[in-house]
Amino acid sequence: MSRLVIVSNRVPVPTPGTPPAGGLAVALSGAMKARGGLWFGWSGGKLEPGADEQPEPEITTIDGVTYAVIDLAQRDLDEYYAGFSNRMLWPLFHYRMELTEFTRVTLSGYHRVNRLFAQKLAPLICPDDIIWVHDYHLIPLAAELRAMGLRNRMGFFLHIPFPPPDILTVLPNHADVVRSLAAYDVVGFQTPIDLENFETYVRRERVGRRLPDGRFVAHGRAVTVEAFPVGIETQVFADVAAASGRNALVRRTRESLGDRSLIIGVDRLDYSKGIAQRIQAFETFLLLDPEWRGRCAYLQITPKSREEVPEYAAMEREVAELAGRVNGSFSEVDWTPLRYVNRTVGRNALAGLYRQAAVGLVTPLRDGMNLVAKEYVAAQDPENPGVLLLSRFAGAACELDGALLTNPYDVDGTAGALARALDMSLEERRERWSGMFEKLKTHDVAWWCQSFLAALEQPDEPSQASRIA
Ligand code: ADQ
Repeated sequence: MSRLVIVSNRVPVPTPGTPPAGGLAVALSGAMKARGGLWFGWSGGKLEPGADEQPEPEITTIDGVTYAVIDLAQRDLDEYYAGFSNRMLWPLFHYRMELTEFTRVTLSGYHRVNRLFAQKLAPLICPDDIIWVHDYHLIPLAAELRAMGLRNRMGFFLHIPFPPPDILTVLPNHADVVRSLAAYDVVGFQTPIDLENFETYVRRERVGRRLPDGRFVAHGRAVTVEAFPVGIETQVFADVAAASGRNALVRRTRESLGDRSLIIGVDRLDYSKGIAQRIQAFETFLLLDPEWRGRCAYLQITPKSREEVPEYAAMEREVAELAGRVNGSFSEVDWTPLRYVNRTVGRNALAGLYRQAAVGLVTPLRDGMNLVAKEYVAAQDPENPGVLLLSRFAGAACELDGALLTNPYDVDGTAGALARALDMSLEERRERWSGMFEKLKTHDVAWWCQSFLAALEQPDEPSQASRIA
C-alpha cells in the first residue's frame, strides 16, 4: 500500500490536552495511520516581519502520522488566504458574485503560496506516495508539483460547491483553474450537481470531453471526476449523543427550557450559511404563529470566523442587530425567544444539544455539503427524533431525503416549514428520520475516505461513489 500524503491549507496537528479533532481529521489521520502518512500545510502561525520568507517545514510525528507545517508571511495571508481564496473563490463558488473581489495582486499571491507549498513539499515526497490535496486554497498545487517533475498519483477534493459555468466564467482566470484541476488524476466533488456543473463547463468551453469509461479528457489528461459526498462519524456521533444526558451544559440547557421545544442552528458565522434569512424566518414564524410564543426557544450557536475579511464583519453586525430586534420585539419578562451565542461548543455538548432539539434548522444559501445537517440526524433519539429543516441548496439535500426541504430565500416559506416541523406527528418523524440515519451509517466519513482513495489508487476504474443517493 502506498504512503498517503494529505495537503490542506490548515493542518490539525494534535496537541496534548486539546479536544479531539473533527470527524474529517479523524478519518484522514486514520487512513494515514493505516498506511503511513504525511500531512502538510500551513501551521496557522505567522512569520515575523523581516524573517526568512522561505522557512523549512517544522516536522513532528505523532501517533504514526508525520505533520509538516510552515508559517506564512502576513503578505501571503493577505493575498493568498484572505484575498484570492476567501474574497474571490469562496464567494464565487457559493454563487455570490456581488461579494467577489478580483485583483492581479491577490491572484499572484495565491500562485506564489501554491508554489511555496510545492517547493517545500516536493523534497518530502517519495516516488510511490499518493497525494490527496484538499480544497479551493490549493487548486494549482498538482500543476506546480508536476512542473517540478513529480509523477505521483494526485487527487483533489473540493469541499465547497463547483458553480455552473455562467458563474465560474466570472472568474477572469477560470480557464487556468480548470487547467489546474486537469493536472490531478482524481477530482472529487461533493454532489452530482457539482459534477454536472463541471461537465457542462468542459463541454461549453470546449476544453475536453467525457470518455466512455466515465473519465474526462481535459487539457490532454484523463482525469477521474466524481461525486464523493463527505460524511461524518455517524455511529460515534450517535453514541456520544445518547450518552450526553450526563453533560452539564446539556442538562442546564434542558432545565432552562422547561417544556419548551428547542429549535437549533449551528454554523460558523459565514454569509453562505443564511443566518440572517433564518432569523427573519423565525421572526415571521412568531408573527404568523403566535401560539408558539413562549412555547419554543431558538438557539443559534455561531462562532465568529474569518474576521479579517470585511464582508464577515459587516454580516456580524447585521446578524447581531437582527437577533436584538427579534428579542426586543417578542421577549417577555420570563421568556427569550432567541439565544444567539458566538461560541464554539465541544462535540459532546453539541451532540446533546442536537438531541434535545425538536427542529434542526440548517438553511444555508449555498453549501458544499453541510455536516451540521448530518450531525443533527445522527444525534437524534430513535424513539422520539426531531425534524431536520434543510435548505435545498445544501449539498446534503442530495442525500437527506427525509428532511423537510426549504428555500432559504423564501422567508415566509421557511417560517411555514418551521411550524410544520414543530407540529409533525411522531410517526412521520420516525419514518423520515430512520431512512436518513441508515444512509448516514453506510455513507459515513470512513466510507468517503475509502471511496476517494480507491479511485486514487485504481487509475482506470471509476468508483461506486458517484452512484449513490
Ligand atoms: P464548513 O463550512 O465549516 O465546512 P460544515 O460542513 O457545516 O461547514 O462543518 C462545520 C463543522 O463545524 C461541523 O462539524 C460543526 O459541528 C462544527 N461547528 C460549527 N459550529 C460549531 C460550534 N459553535 N461549536 C462547535 N462546533 C461547531 C466546509 C464546507 C461544507 C462541507 C465541509 C466538509 O463549507 O459544505 O460540508 O467543509 O467537507
